[in-house]
Amino acid sequence: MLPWSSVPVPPVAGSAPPLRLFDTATGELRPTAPGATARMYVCGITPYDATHLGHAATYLAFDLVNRVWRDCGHDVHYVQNVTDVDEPLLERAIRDQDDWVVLAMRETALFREDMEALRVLAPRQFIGAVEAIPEISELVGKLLAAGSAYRLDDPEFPDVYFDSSATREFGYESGYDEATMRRLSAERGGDPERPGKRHPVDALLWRMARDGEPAWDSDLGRGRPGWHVECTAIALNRLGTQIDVQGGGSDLIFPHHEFGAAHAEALTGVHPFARHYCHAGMIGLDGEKMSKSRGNLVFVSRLRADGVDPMAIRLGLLAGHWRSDRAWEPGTLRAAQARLAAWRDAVRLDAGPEAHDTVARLRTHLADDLDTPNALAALDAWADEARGHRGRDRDAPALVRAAVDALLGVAL
Ligand code: 5CA
Ligand code: ZN
Repeated sequence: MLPWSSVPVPPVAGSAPPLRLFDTATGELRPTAPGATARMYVCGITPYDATHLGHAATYLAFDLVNRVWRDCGHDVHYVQNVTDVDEPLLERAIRDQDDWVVLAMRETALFREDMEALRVLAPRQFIGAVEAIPEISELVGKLLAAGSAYRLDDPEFPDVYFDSSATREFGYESGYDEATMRRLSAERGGDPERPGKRHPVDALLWRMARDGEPAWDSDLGRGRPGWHVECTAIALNRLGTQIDVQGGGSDLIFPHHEFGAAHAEALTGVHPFARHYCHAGMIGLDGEKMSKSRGNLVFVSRLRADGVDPMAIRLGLLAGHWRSDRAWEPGTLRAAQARLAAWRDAVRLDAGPEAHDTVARLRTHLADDLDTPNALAALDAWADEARGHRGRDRDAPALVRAAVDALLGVAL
């Protein structure tokens, strides 16, 4: 698929400290240590509805990772998928008597527009599950050949499952106990109750064709891929056997990223698949996680249509820490709009307080597990002083504008 487009990011004067991020697998805040090329895979949308502020917050968090790494001089190889065939999409299409392909195309196009408006840097590769079906089925074939997967003994639907005991380390990514895994597997697309599986949490790799469902021919028999292996194949085939960051929201910790890691490791023998597993907090509304199934959504496209400046949306979502579950409230947007106006006023002045120190603080806070609340506070302080006409540095406004643009992605 074509990714969206994004403008190049010019370098900003000064030097940047290395990025430290919290890793779910080890439970530690650790430095990222990419080579010349940093490799990041972020799970993309399932395009059956418009992009809401929860999705946007997650993509903004990883956009900052991208921006901070670039600021450190790395080339960033960023890959994102689109789950353009899966249960929720097919169910929505049936409910609305829509063609699932057209529904997915329409929502993916809207997502692209939203990401562009929010100034999220485009991934280098943006890959739909449908276009990746040959490589996914090939990977499932290899897992079967290696004994890491098995066919269910079901004469009607001999689907293929991953054997969760295929790697010794299974469970290391989430750290969850078996009861939690079982519960989350049932809640998030798994089928722990299905008879004949070696272990209840074992994840579907290949679903044999059912009447009325889309299916593709492959050596495994006509069918379609499971969800987790889609991301494994897309990531492995483009980024290689070990990546720097596997990203997504915290609802992907289990089963999605646990199985993604286990599939890759069973195949390659390289552990861990990702050096950092990074999970963004959930955005909520009225005390509940914002989710398509609950219907309590604020869409990015709705706010844009209402004339809200996407830069205010961006600042509103960055005002909280990326890993904390947090609410989007009317006050969140109002505060962001006021902040945006104040920063814009300040960078339009002819002069301001010397800003190298402010930019250094911005970099230090971002390098510290993307501490945007403190990064934004450092800029507030500079903008307040500038607006109080307490500075004579004629280069400062342009420097702040360039740093806010490159590092926070906010165009002033
Ligand atoms: N297609 C899969 C990933 S391969 C998927 O989870 N799609 S999604 O459309 O449901 O979610 C897209 C991304 O947004 C995921 O990283 C998910 O964790 C994140 N996300 C979903 N809801 C929220 C929320 N309320 N707050 C923050 N992030 C969210
Ligand atoms: Zn994924």
